[in-house]
Amino acid sequence: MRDPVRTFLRGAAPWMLFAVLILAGVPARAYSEYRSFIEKASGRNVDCSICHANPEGPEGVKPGQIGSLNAEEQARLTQARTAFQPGVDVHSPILNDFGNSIIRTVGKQKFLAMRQHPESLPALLPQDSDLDDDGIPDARELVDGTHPLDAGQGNPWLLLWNNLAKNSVLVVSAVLAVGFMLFGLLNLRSFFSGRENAGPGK
Ligand SMILES: [Ca+2]
Repeated sequence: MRDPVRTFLRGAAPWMLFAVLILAGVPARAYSEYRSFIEKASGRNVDCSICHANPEGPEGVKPGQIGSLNAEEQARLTQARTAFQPGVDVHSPILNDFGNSIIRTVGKQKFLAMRQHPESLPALLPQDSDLDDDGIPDARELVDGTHPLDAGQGNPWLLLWNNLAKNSVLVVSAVLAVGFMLFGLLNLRSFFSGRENAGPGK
């Protein structure tokens, strides 16, 4: 007869090891598959700041890196690491707002599982989320290799169009002002031209 305790431990061992590794911080690194995908899709070089708090990634002792965290930040990191399912309100100190929004949306488990297919990520993000409010959705910026938290970065044509749309009242006002100014100048020119043609004493 099998020992039920031994059978249980044998089945649970891989999961226990997985949990220990996560809590111990072993997977605390940037996932290069996603960075490679962004660079391949966009043709641009990007650093870790697309998703992480520090442009050099989570490992190290600089601000936003593992070695610099205080007790409260460590607690938030642990919570984020165990947010396996979507919908957990994570605030990992080693991720920026966009990185945290990814984990909230897809969950840590799916994020790790998708590493072999990083191209699947943009379609899973909320298509109307635009964290930097530049008119270009985060998912589009991910594919374009522009920063989802920097309103100064984005496809230049989309930025131009969105800025024109956002400032349409100002643009129309400027066009009308220039039109009225030209109309006034033309009238002024006609007035003086008419006086010259009339000549003195006429
Ligand atoms: Ca944006």
